[in-house]
Amino acid sequence: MPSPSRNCLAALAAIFIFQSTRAADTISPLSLCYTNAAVKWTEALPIGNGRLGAMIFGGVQREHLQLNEGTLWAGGPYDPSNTNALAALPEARKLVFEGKFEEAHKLVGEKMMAVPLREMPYETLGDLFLDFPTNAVVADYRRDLDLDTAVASVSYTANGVHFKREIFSSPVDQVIVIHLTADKPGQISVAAGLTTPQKVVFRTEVNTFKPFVSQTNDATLVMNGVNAAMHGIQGALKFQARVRALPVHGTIQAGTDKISVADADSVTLLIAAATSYKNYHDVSGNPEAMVKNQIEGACQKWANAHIRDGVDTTLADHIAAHQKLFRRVALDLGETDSMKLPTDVRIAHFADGNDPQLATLYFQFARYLLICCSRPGGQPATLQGLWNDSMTPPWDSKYTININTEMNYWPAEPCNLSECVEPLTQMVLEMADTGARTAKVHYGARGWVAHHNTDLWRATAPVDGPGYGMWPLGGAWLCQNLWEHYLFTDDKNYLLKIYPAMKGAAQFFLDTLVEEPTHHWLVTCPSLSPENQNPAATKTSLTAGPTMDLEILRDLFANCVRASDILGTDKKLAAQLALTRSRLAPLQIGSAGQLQEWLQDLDMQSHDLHHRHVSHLYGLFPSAQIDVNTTPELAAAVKKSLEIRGDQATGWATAWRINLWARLHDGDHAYSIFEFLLSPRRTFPDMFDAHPPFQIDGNFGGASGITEMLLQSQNDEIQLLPALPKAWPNGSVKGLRARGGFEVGIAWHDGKLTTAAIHSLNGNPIRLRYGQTTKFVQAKKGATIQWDGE
Ligand code: FUC
Repeated sequence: MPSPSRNCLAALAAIFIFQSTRAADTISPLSLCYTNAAVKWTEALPIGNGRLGAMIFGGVQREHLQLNEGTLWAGGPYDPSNTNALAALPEARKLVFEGKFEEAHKLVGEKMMAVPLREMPYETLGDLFLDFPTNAVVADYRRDLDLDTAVASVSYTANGVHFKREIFSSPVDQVIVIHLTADKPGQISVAAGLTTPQKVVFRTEVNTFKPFVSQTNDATLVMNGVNAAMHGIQGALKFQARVRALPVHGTIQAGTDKISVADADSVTLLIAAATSYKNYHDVSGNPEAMVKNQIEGACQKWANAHIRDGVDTTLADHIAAHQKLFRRVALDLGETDSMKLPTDVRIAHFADGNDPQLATLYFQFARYLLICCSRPGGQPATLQGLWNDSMTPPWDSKYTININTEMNYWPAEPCNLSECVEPLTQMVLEMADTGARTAKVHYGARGWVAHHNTDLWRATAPVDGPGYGMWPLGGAWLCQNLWEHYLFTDDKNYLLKIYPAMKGAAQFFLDTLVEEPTHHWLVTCPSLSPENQNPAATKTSLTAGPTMDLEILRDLFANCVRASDILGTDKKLAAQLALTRSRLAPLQIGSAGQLQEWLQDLDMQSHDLHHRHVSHLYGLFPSAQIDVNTTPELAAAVKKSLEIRGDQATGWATAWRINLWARLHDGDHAYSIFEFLLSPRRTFPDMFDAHPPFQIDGNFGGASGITEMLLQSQNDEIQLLPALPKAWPNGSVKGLRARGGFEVGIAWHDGKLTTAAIHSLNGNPIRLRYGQTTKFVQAKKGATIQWDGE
């Protein structure tokens, strides 16, 4: 008997199933589909090439593309060091150790925070509007985003003419392409204009491109601007955007800030944008030269050819570049008729069951997003990836490095998108430079330090206020992400490149760790357990030696020791790090059986028992210091802490809980939390994660959680289906990566492993685990081992 909810879904399917079979037949199951245009930004669909992004609304009379360029942030190069900080440090430590937390808070706030107190926001580039003069009744409207091709489309029929828009942001040609077509000639009239909250001037240029004189003329809209000043830091970036219209037949007109095409057979619009940003201390780039080159370069593809052929080449190059990354992983969790429903309807009904493919879509959407917002040469994924429509976005849409940025990259390695980590690596290497100044000026220490945020200018001093910013572990945690890249790839050259940053991060703590007075353990001070109030204080988070700090340092020091051994360098330092590591405050189990978040057993007196951050559980995930097999008592304490914290939190915090329950091998619990994440309370209609507001970390953390349910590879073993939920009895996955250099495929039936294929990329030995069965294997480099778990 079908359940009532299944009946309800079937009825909905009858109402919503797309009538436009023309589009539906050619659309991949990996598509987000809608029957209406977007009204809100979180209904619009994202495209991006790692640098140039757009949110596409898909209106019939007015198309709206909200545009971003990855280096368009406020301000310019700046040094936020506070020269009063160092003198105040001994007193701040003393006050914390004496339990005078509020006094410490006041002192840190007055003397030790960054100047300015806030960092620079990521900004919108502006909005492209395309106005289509039509009042016709529209039928068969459809809007979609094909994750497999990275092309967004809008199609509909009006006055007996079928119209189609295809839109993509090419990583090859560095332009956004909008291709407007109709199935009858002379039907396309459109006016294109840009608006922006930035300070800009407009001009137009006509007929600069003439390879197909037989067709029509071209026109280009040019927007020149300067970025905003913020918190006293002047805007130092120049930027330019260009929109070129290339119609086939019809006529074209250029106004001062608008270009209009009438009665064309088809129209191609190319959008390019760039800023003068070269790196965090050099803003001498020439945006005009860059965007001109980008537009001309793209145009060359159809010089001497029919425009459609040019678009086809650009499109084919774009798809090939995208699929090279995207197609590495295939996931099948089962398919049902729910797939025929619009994506927003599916999200609303996911918790009813019977739509396992929506989990696949969510997983692949995250992979799509990472490819679109974090490509080599670009900036790392911000709190909103690449997509932000504001000059003052939530939390400035920057890099919050007390969880959010690290979470953005959790799926990168296991989901076979290793290249996407490159912008993060680059940022951390740059922060090792800026952070050396913060280490010296604020702490009188060697090495480098970063606190809980950074921005395009790689600011590293403590910001926002003592209760958030006085946390010196941001850089150390980021080093763990870089180390993970090494673990997955086994790439010694990469290790050589990142080792100085790891070493510098560790040196900072050799110089700044202090003995706490009770046990004489080494601890950080002043610090905090990200953003959770210290229960021993009335209203501050400040404390000494929170559990998370010590867990991160245990990883950092161990990784440095291992790296020094692999690279054959720094023996003395390695010995010192090993000794210091052994003196760090230990993990402690508290009276409620929980893993203590603080040095003292304070958890049950917390001001917020259900706090979103689960910082102290870092040891279980993303770290592997705590493990159900090797440290079962500590794993049980983590479980207790998780039960106390509860399952539901902000988007990213919900996603973190999924990963933790998967590491505890409780797939059904992880899945029940995933159901909450993939509900309208934590997922917007366009599948963007809802903190709320939109924050992309939940998308990435959610995809990581799915991976952790199917495959884990910490502590020198590959665990197959460690937390498979009952909701996914049959399925398969191909192309996931495991630490040590392996590519893994798994198939299962009735909840049991049927076969696994472990392809060795480096010839390393590895232990395989399925349930309680383990097997030690060593395949030659390039060879594949099959195992059925027996
Ligand atoms: C941390 C979190 C918030 C938010 C912000 C961007 O401060 O505690 O929930 O995600 O980052």
